[in-house]
Amino acid sequence: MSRAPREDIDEGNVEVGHHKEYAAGVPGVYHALKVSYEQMGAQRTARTLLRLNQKDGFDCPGCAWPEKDHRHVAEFCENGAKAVAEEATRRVVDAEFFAKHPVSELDTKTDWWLGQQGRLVEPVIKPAGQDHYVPISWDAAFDLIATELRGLDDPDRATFYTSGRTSNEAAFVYQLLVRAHGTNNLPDCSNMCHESSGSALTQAIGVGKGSVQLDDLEQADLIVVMGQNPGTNHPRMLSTLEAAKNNGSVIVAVNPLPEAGLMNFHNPQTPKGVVGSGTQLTDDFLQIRIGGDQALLMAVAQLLLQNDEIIDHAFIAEHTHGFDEYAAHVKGLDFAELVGATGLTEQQVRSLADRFAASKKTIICWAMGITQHKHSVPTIHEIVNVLMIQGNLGRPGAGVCPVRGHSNVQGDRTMGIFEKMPDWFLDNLRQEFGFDPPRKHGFDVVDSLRAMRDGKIDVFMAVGGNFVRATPDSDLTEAALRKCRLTVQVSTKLNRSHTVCGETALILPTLGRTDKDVQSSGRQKVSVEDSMSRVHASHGRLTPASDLLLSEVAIICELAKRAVGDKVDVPWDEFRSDYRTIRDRISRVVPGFENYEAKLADPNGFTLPHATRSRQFPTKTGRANFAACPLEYPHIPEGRLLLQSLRSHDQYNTTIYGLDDRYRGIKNGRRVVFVNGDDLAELGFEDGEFVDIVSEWKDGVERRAPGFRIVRYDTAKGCVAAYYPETNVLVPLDSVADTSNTPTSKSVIVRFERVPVDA
Ligand SMILES: Nc1nc2c(c(=O)[nH]1)N[C@H]1C(S)=C(S)[C@@H](COP(=O)(O)OP(=O)(O)OC[C@H]3O[C@@H](n4cnc5c(=O)[nH]c(N)nc54)[C@H](O)[C@@H]3O)O[C@H]1N2
Ligand SMILES: Nc1nc2c(c(=O)[nH]1)N[C@H]1C(S)=C(S)[C@@H](COP(=O)(O)OP(=O)(O)OC[C@H]3O[C@@H](n4cnc5c(=O)[nH]c(N)nc54)[C@H](O)[C@@H]3O)O[C@H]1N2
Ligand SMILES: [Mo]
Repeated sequence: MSRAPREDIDEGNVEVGHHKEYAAGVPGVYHALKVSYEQMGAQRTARTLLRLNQKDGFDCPGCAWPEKDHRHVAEFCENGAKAVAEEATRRVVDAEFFAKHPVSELDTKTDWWLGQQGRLVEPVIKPAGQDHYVPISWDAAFDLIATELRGLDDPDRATFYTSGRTSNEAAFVYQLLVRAHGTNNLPDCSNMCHESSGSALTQAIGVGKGSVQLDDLEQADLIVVMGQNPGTNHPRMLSTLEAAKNNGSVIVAVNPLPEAGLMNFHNPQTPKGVVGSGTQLTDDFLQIRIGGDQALLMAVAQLLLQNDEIIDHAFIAEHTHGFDEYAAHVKGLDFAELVGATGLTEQQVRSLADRFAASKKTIICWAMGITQHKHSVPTIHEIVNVLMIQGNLGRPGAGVCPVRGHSNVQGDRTMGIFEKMPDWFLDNLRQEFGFDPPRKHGFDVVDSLRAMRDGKIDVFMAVGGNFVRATPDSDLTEAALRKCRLTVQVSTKLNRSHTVCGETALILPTLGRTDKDVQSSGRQKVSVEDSMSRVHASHGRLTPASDLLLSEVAIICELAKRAVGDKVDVPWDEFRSDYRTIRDRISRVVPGFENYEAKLADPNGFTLPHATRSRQFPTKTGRANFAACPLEYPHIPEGRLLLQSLRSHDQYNTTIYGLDDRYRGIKNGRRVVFVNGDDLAELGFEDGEFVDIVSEWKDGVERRAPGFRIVRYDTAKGCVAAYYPETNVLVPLDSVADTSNTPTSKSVIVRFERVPVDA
């Protein structure tokens, strides 16, 4: 049973109000400035927020939504400001802090408390058998890791995690270090995020990324937003949707929840948003059942295929493969079953098909509501299938738009952070650096955890992130991490992965995106790639929280010198002192980065080529592939519910900013579960009751998240929602998406158990 610490949050105090029907507006600006003042003070707030996403400023560490060329002076959103305030905080976690708090005590604190303690400011070690982190010199820390890595029987006994804030430069040197060490064990947050999108898109269109640009969205006839909550997680997307709306786009939201941002948007950058009624963004809201999206898209496809006039036969004949087989498959599906699986009415499904039929330019956007299910990969194939029926790929105003999470998660993958990078990339590395990178595929996140659990991993290293809280099956994950001989965390802030650690544990504090980065050749910039394949520079401006902080690039290069310096001929010192020398190598290894340095000088950056935009499809067939996938949807046993774990408005993944979820009407608490009123009546529970959530999986192991307050809420029938990471304990490690191996964080079968009143 999870011993999730909660002593500093009294869930008895949780307040439940009405959920909001619009996002942002003046309250958003107010909340943004309030958190910033608290963490940074007035001067640092002004200096920081004015530089956010500006041409000579730094890239917002919040999300991967692109910037427009013509930016507003304050191109930030409430949640971007919170992300910056978290990083630019003046509070610090120093040696004194660790002397005062043993690891065993820190482990009883909430994620919220840990994150609130401030920036990590010096390298520390928790020696084997000890309960305190104590200071260690950088040299001693690097020597220790290098000695461990060199002493391994097999290089595959180490695994190297990356979270998506790492810059292109740091990611490139990191994968080089890991491959020079001799393994492809490069799990990353993407394995839990858009891996399903990458898997399906690579097979379908030959490129694992979205094909649209901001301009496309602004000229689309129809935008379907599926499984995404942009009001909280990609607030700047709302400005784009508003612009599209003003140009006449129809917007359809497909979601089990009526998320505030999808309904109405009060844009704080416009007078109408500040004093008026805002913009009604969504034309149709389809309250789908969790996991019903593939069925919905198949039903739409079936209806579209009945109308020969709207099928783009020329596109299909010239550019695609497998249409006849696909069409026959979809026509053979039982329409009533498809509608039934969505939980929508037949009328709603037919009117969505009519929206498609009437549109000449359609874009489908999606995020975690689509990617974290067992059948996510076939669902994303169906997104592509439906678009292709009408030729909606590779023409203006149309295409696929997976909306990425972390601000450089897409760039990290481009730089080679992937456990199964294709051979051409490894060939390029060999050509450039004269060593043979390993070819055997490495471990992703889930496979790394299985290997740790089975005692097959001695060293775990992470550049960024919070591995132990982001991953599923928390009890198993914690035990797995504790089995490692050494864990190394390169981090900016304290988190659970520092308290749940290996026998020996190191915390290596690093500069964040907002910090000034000066190396021996002078001030450095880094670069990142947004959700739409645009690469641009980011310049940190703030004085770092401590003189002892090293940049991620510096940490990786210093470690590499000691761990693999004699194995490969790589100029680690030169890389560290001048990041231009790294970009020079990237320009020769990664296609699309030719003349990297020169192109980066353009303040708007440059856009990587995307074959789909010119209707090239570098797949195995040389064409865009229709995929005839079997229909799948969740089957929920009697008396059980389907749980999705999602983000509140006051968190960034595992970093908890506060205890409110303003748009959903929650104040002062996070252990809440949102349930449909009819389900409550049927199951005999009431709003306000406290229950344990217990998940059910075929391995028979009991996974329990204790003490959640039931909130009656407008969610699709049979579908409940609660926050991540509190509910990660309920997601079985082996419950993963087919092909992509992504944990099924959005579909877990659960039951409620009433908490006895005297408990
Ligand atoms: N402020 C803030 N910004 C963030 C983050 C953050 O934590 N905080 N995280 C970043 C990261 S890494 C990511 S990946 C993104 C995440 O961005 P989102 O994907 O928007 O994040 P979630 O909160 O997981 O929301 C999932 C949405 O999908 C819906 N959903 C769940 N199941 C289904 C389903 O079966 N079908 C459909 N159609 N919808 C479903 C949920 O109701 C919810 O609206 O945001 C990024 N930006
Ligand atoms: N149940 C459930 N689980 C999920 C999800 C879900 O929806 N439901 N979502 C999944 C998704 S989409 C993702 S992306 C993962 C997120 O997984 P992660 O990326 O591993 O988690 P984060 O919470 O984003 O990591 C936060 C930590 O990163 C460190 N950090 C922040 N900035 C920097 C930096 O610039 N450099 C370095 N070195 N460190 C930094 C700080 O120490 C901070 O504590 O979680 C996944 N897990
Ligand atoms: Mo993500």
